[in-house]
Order: sequence, then structure tokens, then C-alpha cells
Amino acid sequence: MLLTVLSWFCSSLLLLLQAASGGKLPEAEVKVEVMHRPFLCHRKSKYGDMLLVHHDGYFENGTVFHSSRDQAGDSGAVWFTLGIKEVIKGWDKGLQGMCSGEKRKLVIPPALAYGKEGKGKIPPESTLTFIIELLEIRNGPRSHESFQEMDLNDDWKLSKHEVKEYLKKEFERHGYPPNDTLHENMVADIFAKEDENKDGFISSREFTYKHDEL
Ligand SMILES: [Ca+2]
Ligand SMILES: [Ca+2]
Repeated sequence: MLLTVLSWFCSSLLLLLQAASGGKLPEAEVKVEVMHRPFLCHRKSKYGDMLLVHHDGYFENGTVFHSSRDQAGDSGAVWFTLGIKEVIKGWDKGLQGMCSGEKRKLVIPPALAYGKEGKGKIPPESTLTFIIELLEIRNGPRSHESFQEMDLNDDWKLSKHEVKEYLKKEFERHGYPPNDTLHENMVADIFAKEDENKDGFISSREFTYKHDEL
């Protein structure tokens, strides 16, 4: 009896799943192949993280159209923030859950790359292949971790004082002397843009969810 019920349940679930996926056009997908994964992986990339990557780009016929290693040393590697459309959709989708030191091959259909128009030397409707090596992961400017770091009194909102302290720290970290007038102006500017409900604080929501499309 139990078995019958179970199998009935499973087959209806299957039907449900088919119904849910049927009727819609299959969404364009990135083909991801992990070419190398380091033995130790303390942290995996997620939306909002900043990633430093080396990348080689190939057309379908195998010709290289870009290589970040063309430049001397590691200087050609690029930083970008994952998941905020700073890069093509295929990268945002295909570089999640990646370890530092990991190497992936992404095959990206035009819909998730440069589409019908193409761009620069990328012709319209190009499927692109990228070999991407992730060199480093850092907390993105909009990450949960950054917010907690800035929120000195843990009340889940940022006061002008907290933002100013953070700016001072960031300036020092990058080797610039603190500049009170400049910090005041920056704080005023930040609050004008970010404090959407004008209550004098930047809430974690105001801070994090700038990008509705995520
Ligand atoms: Ca606070
Ligand atoms: Ca606010």
C-alpha cells in the first residue's frame, strides 16, 4: 500500500515538474566545465563578491579574440563584481560557487553574451568560449560582510558617523591621509543617493538591494 502511494506521489510529482517546465522555451544556458579545482577551498564565489580573473576568449572556430595574459605578468587580470551585470550574463551565471585558484571553461550562447548585435570585434550571434582562472575573491562593496564591518554598533543601520569612520579607514588602508572636509562631502553625497527614505540612516536593505534584477 505504502509503495503504491509512494509511486503515485512520485509520478504526479514528475507530471507536475513536466508541466512546470513545459510550454516555455528552454532558457539559454552556460555550459560550465571545471578544468581545475584546488584541493583547499575556503570560500566560494557568490553574487556581490569581487573577483580577480584571468581570461582567454575564443570564437567557435577556436581563434582567440582576447587574452588577459597578453599583458606582461598578471597586470591584465581584471576585477569585477559578480552578479551585477558588470560583465556579460554568461560570466555572472557561470562563475558562481567557484574557488580561488579554480579554472573553468564556459561556453556561452549569444543570448548570454553579446547577442544579436555583437560588440567590437565580436560578430552578431556569437557563441563564445572562455577559459577563466579565478585568482582572488574579495568582499564586494555591497556585501553583507562589508555592511557588518561598517555597522559599528550592530543596530543594522549605518549612521553618518559610521560611514565617515569607514571612509577614513579605507583612505588609510590605501595610503591616503584622512581628509575631514572631503569625508564630510562624501558622506553627504552617499546619504543623498543611498538613504532612500531620508531617515538619516542607511538600512541594510537600502545598502544591499540596489540591483533589483538579482
Ligand atoms: Ca549602526
Ligand atoms: Ca534610510
